[in-house]
Amino acid sequence: MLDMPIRFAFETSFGVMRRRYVPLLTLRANGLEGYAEGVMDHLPLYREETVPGALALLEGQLLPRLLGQSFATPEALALALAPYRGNRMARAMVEMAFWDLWAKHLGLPLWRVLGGVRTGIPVGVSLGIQPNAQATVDLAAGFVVQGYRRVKLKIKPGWDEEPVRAVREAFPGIQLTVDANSAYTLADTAALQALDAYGLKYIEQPLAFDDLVDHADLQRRLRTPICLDESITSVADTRKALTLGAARVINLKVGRVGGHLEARRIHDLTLAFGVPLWCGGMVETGVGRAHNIHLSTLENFTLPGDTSSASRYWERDIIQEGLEVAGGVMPVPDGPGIGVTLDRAVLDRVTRQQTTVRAGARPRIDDLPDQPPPDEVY
Ligand code: OSB
Ligand code: MG
Repeated sequence: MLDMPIRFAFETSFGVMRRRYVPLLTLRANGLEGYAEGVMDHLPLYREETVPGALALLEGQLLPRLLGQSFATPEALALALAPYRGNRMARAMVEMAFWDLWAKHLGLPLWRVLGGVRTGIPVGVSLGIQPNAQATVDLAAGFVVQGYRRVKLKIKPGWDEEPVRAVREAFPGIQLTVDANSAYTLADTAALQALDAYGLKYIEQPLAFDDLVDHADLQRRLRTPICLDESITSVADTRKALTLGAARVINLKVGRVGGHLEARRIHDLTLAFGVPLWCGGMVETGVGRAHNIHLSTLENFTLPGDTSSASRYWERDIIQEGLEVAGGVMPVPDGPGIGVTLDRAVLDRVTRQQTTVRAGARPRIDDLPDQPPPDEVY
């Protein structure tokens, strides 16, 4: 687990983030290493999963049960993870590290193995809640000048129309969005309807983190499209959200939905529905950021994502390559796998706790009975 201080205080409706405790997983096989990071927070403030919970599940059950076996494809590994319910952020760590290994084994960049279609990702930026409207405009100005393709403002009840009006007046032509991180209820419908006047591309996750039905109700009362983030944990959720009319845009975070296979199913479903997709972020280090970039090369990622430059978040990232946006476009690393290499000196400085699980380790949690995986049907 890494302790990564963020270069700024990132305020959202659910709290102020000053550092991230990042669980980083290295899987070793055939002389290769695959990497992934967990996107859960230390406390269950965004969704339910936590870093301590994920570490206990990984070390006590998932890794001891999987290590030493051979999996011919990511699909084969996914079958072994399928019996476990929920815990998608923890499962995603194993699945994503395996994809990195698999692509390295094939000698191909991850984006090619996933089936991507572009080598640069148009991106936007997510701005935390600022002390006042002028500070919000000033902060946005710096990113607009750099060419970022969209500005997203974090909002909460009582701090919504004022920053939106100020930024819209300062930059009439930009693609502008807001993200409430579940801070509103249907009782706040009027405050959300007031945002219809500002030409927002979408309103992200206004209502409860686990809700679809109220979002569908709200969407019928809004002109601005609703984009779901927290509520989408699977392709099944996505199908229900789209058929209910709970969202017209989806924010896809691979680390939230259990990994690249589930992310690609969501991608394919939204493409079929004609619903645009973009790639969200969870303030990742270079490892998670690289995974997000590779996923964003798929066809239906047609809106700018949140994958802004790594140097915005970190004084020193844990990878040797810079993942930096130029002219609003994030280049896609093109080495094998996720195409980035760890910076061991930085890693040594930020590592707070390290555990090695070897093939043959006994699960700390009793073994599951043998059972077939559930059908993958949506
Ligand atoms: O809701 O998209 C979100 C950061 C942490 C937790 C949740 C969210 C965010 C962001 C920033 O909006 C994304 C990023 O810059 O990585
Ligand atoms: Mg969000």
